[in-house]
Amino acid sequence: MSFSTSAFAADKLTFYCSAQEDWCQLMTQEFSAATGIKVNMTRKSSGETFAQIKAESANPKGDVWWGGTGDPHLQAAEEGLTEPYVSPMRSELQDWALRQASSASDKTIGIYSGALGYGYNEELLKKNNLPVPSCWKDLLKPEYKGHVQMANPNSSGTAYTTLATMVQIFGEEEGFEFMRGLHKNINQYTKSGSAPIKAAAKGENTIGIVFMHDAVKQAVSGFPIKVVAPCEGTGYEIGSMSIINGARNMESAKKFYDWALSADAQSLALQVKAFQVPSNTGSSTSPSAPDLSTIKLIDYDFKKYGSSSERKRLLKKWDDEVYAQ
Ligand code: S7P
Repeated sequence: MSFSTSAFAADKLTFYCSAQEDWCQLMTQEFSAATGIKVNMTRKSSGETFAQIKAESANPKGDVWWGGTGDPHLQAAEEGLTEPYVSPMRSELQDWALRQASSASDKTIGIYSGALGYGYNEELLKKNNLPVPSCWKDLLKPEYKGHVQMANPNSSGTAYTTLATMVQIFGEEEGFEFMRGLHKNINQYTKSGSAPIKAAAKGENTIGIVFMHDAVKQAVSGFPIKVVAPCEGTGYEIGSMSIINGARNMESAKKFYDWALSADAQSLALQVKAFQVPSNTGSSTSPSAPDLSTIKLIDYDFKKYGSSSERKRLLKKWDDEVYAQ
């Protein structure tokens, strides 16, 4: 009886995905093909997935959460929404991926890394006689009014990383002053983090604040997008994966987790032009990927900005002092 129950439970997986839709689909298909496990995948942004897991915590529906920025994964760990797991694949991972795990008592782990920046549509920039931006503070220039787009930090991990980065680069007071100044130039706060650069690629927006790899994806796809690593320096993400506390298909969740940490699974990223830095040291990489060693990265304080109290506080302050404007 107990054998047949666990064999049945190992046959399916409810997968919450916070990376790009095409990457989520590919991971779903390839994991199913490799294991025969039937996968039910839902794609939502990082902050939205966090909110869903929290809302479902009395009766969890998801098994594994893969992708999205690390801060909400850390918050989920702190709030007991995710489950500790030590994968046998750990010996193949970069140190930064393991540090993410140890800072959350093994309730999450790093799967990729990527730097924040922005991209612009060079044709629209020229058409509108706008100067070429190279720093964060350039984005405050009045001539960019209506030309800048970013996501809402409540739903988007990319946008929360932007907010936390400004606070860390400029200090809290000046960082919020920056966000209020930027607000004057914003044409729309999108739900998803990569939407602003997709809009720029289509010629519907000029400048999109996104992870640099998301801008590179549009550039290598043939759109007139230039990628900027801002002169003041920038923050970065450790994209993460967590098993949901109370997962109904725990065996499948662990199988997915181990597989997703393998070099083969991480190398799939290149098929969908996902140019993050993979956490498995044996994964394939692309020369098109942003080289993080040449970018001025801040010493992003993941512990502080991934803590439940700090994330809640900053998001409320952004709602009250920036969005409410
Ligand atoms: O896959 C690209 C990517 O930028 O998307 C993730 C992002 O957090 C999901 O979108 P949101 O900003 O809407 O949450 C990043 O982790 C990842 O690098």
